[in-house]
Amino acid sequence: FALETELRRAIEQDALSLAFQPLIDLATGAVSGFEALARWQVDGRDVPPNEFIPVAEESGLIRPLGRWALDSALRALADWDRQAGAPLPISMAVNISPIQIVSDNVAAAVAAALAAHGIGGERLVLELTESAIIADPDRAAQTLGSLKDLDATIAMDDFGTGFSNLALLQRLPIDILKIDRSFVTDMLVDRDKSAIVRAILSLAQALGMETIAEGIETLELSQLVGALGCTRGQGYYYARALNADEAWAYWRERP
Ligand code: G
Ligand code: G
Ligand code: NA
Ligand code: MN
Repeated sequence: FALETELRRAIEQDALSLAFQPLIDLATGAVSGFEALARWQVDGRDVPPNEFIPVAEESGLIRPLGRWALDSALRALADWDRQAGAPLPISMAVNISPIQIVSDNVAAAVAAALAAHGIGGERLVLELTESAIIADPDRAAQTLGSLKDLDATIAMDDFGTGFSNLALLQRLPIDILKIDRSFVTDMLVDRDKSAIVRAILSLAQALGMETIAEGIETLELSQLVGALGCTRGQGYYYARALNADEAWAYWRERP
């Protein structure tokens, strides 16, 4: 419970921060957007999201944390727009927990954050995992419909690691499949993983969805997934998750 108490205080005191990892358009090499990733330092030490996100989900703190992440990510985008003197042609991706899909009015929170920062919904990507949909498909369909009404883009995160329910995939308004990095990173040396990535890419193409390959760590890999028809890439080959100033500088050097 100590972590929960500290996390509650960190959210109240705005002591969390966001890091931004660029997403690259594989056809042009341009930055197509950033994924906002929550960061938390306690006594100078980074507590990884894989530790504090589950605590937030079990304690109910994921609702205020999720609203904080949406608000902070869109604030950063609005700041960059102001520095550029015009809206940047990029999107901001924010992670949404399954808990927010089934037990929070996430569409209302999204609408409020978009309005607060004057950002159009078409520049927001919401990343959710398959577990959100498996937990309550009807509720998920309703929530995703409300988010589409706000013009937001829906991305399925870590695709391939969950149940990959193809019927639900087809029924729900999902725009992008993010191929989990556990398949991508080793695909040059592992034929099975390579086959899985190719299968996901052809599935996405057949269903008219965009694709993002996670875990691109080398030039060779970025060229391979691009040649296979993947539309965007993300990974350490391009950049790790950057602080807001670094992300802005990255964009200016590589618009
Ligand atoms: O980059 P990394 O270690 O930061 O992220 C680890 C995991 O934590 C990823 O699965 C990522 O989706 C998740 N995560 C990071 N930030 C958030 C957030 O703001 N909300 C939710 N729900 N998950 C997040
Ligand atoms: O679950 P999600 O895909 O959102 O998790 C993102 C996590 O993956 C973050 O912890 C991020 O730091 C990490 N990550 C991003 N790019 C790479 C990469 O190229 N290689 C590896 N090993 N991890 C990455
Ligand atoms: Na994510
Ligand atoms: Mn992911």
